[in-house]
Amino acid sequence: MTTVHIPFLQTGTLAVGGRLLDDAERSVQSHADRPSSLTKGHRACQGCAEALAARWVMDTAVEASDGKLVVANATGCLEVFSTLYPESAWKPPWIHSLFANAAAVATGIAASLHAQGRDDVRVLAQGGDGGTVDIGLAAVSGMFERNDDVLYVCYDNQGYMNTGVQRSSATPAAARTATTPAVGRSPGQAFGQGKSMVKIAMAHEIPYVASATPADLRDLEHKVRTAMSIRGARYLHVLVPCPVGWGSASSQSIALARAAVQSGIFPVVEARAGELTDVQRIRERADVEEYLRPQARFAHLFKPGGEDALARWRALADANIRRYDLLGERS
Ligand SMILES: Cc1ncc(C[n+]2csc(CCOP(=O)(O)OP(=O)(O)O)c2C)c(N)n1
Ligand code: SF4
Ligand SMILES: [Mg+2]
Repeated sequence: MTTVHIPFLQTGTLAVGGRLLDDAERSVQSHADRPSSLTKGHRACQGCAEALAARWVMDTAVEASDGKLVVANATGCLEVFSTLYPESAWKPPWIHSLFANAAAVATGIAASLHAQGRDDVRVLAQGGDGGTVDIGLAAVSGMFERNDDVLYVCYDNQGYMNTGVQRSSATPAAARTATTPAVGRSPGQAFGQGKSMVKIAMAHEIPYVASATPADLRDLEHKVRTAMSIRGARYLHVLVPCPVGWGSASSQSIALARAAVQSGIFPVVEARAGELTDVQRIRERADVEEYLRPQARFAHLFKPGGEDALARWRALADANIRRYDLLGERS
């Protein structure tokens, strides 16, 4: 393909509309021959960040594996909106597993390929937070512990969205869901200890663990490429705003993902063999309110009586900022 050289004024900025860049600098989506792995025919809601992230993840993984990729997908929104019988929006070989066992199915596929001497074919498993952090955790942990040659991607929209917005153990404190209503003395999801899948994955000391958001798609792409360049168990945790479950405008998904990172609520990190190797610093610090206020699931925090929960949210952001040195104060 010939490249037409036109001055591109946004080069060097965060813009990803890179079709005018040289081939080597282009994002996976800006190539004319992009894989379009998750293509037309799906029925994700408008503004669904899960659909956007899955497309980038899959296109990058397909490209990185030279088109030799097999995908196991847990039950959840991603599976439901992309495979309404008799249609499928997936181009790569793709299997729907149960809610709980995408990691185990992917392990089986990887073992079978290995037995056939087909180590050139790569395996990716994906699921929502419910399928990963709750019901599928045992299978994911087993996959990590055996160091199976699988990249597992969790799309974390912080609830069981496919079945009507029930809470999961990734639902953040105080959030209103169908099963944690905003009533009583401590409305919404209880303030527990939280459950960080990134920290759990790191504790298994697997070769690669990373987190990302669709607010920085080049970073997401970089992390998938890095993961695909490594063998063994790898884990990628992607925060994906969900307009339906979060009660946010469909136009706000990217802004919310960015606010989660810039407020310190969602640390974007990389780790190898259990050791933190990279942390994305906060570029322009945002108050947690910037993240919480546009979401109806947190509306009660901004009414009389919500002050305590709001203060606890600020404390959560401060704790992350300290733990991961998100402001770069220690380096
Ligand atoms: C054993 C079992 N329990 C419950 C269900 C119903 N179910 C299907 S998807 C789902 C929630 C999925 O949540 P998550 O994994 O977070 O994905 P999301 O839809 O939020 O993307 C539930 C409860 C099921 N399919 N199997
Ligand atoms: S409910 Fe949420 S995660 Fe599911 S398709 Fe709609 S926006 Fe996406
Ligand atoms: Mg979910």
